Amino acid sequence: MSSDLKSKFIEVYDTLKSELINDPAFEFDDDSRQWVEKMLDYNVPGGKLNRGLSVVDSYKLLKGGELTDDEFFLASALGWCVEWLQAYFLVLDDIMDESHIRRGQPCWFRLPKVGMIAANDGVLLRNHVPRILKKHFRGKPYYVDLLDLFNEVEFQTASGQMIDLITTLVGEKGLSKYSLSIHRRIVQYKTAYYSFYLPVACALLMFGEDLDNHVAVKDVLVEMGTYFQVQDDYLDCFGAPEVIGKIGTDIEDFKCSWLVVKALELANEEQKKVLHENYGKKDPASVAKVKELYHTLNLEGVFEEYESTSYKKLITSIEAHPSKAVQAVLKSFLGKISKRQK
Ligand code: DMA
Ligand code: MG
Ligand code: MG
Ligand code: MG
Repeated sequence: MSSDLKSKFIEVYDTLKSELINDPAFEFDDDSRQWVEKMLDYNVPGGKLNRGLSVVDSYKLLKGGELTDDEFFLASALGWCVEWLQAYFLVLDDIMDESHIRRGQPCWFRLPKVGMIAANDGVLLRNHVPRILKKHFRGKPYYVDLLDLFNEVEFQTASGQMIDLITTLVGEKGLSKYSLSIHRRIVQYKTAYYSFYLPVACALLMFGEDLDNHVAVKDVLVEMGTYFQVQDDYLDCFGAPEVIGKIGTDIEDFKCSWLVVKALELANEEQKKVLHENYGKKDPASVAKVKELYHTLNLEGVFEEYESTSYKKLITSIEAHPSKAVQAVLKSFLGKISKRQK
């Protein structure tokens, strides 16, 4: 993705933002306008933008040529809807996970002036999505399908977040209840649909496709999303905070992370005891003991193995797809995340 394309993509953000803050339906006073602008700038554009840019990238590959200005704007607007949805989930996720840092800055709710106003900001971010869609897509033949897609995916993500959160109650009763199949269900719902299926599905709809004819594409994207969240779980513990822009909380939060599931699989009785005694504790000494055990069990190596196996499997399923254009879309997405450090 060229930096020129990225800056053109960011220009679309500025347009969408000014439409939202100047929305006459609200008759906002200056303070409200400024709050929304600050809240958007803080939470929407500061990430990797992989999801948003993938809509543009995918549409271009489906079309097989350069986009008109209008097409670029529309594909970018859909990309930004995905980023808006993500901002909404992240603002709330950081409250629930009690995180401190996101994208190299304090989580929004950690700002003294924000606090629990962040909960309503999350709701507002979520409500911006249908407003953007209404303004720019109302007349399109695929408008209803777009609304339905965003609703469906939001439901899946919220359900995934719920399972992620209530599973820790199970874990607190007995850590050994955590398994790869539970982990899989969590990450498929909380991450894969919105991060992988949604951007490509947006491009397919805009290209005039019927999503019912693309179940195989969805399956590959859900696999890719699972791989991506295993990376996220890995980076939570082993990533460099200055590179990933956040500080992990999975151990403290008792999360059913891929790492703890693998550790339970590989640990002997004594090591299991260390896990049971220290997992899910807030104090840094306990967290350090868990990390040390992960290291002793060589989870870095186990992860590397997982990563290359998943990558090969994904390439094989992508190459089984009949359409070269669709293959290109999927390979491009995979290329953005494979062996990622952040
Ligand atoms: C994030 O899971 C899922 C959503 C829907 C935001 P997570 O808590 O592992 O994400 P992060 O590591 O970015 O806090
Ligand atoms: Mg989190
Ligand atoms: Mg979370
Ligand atoms: Mg995480």
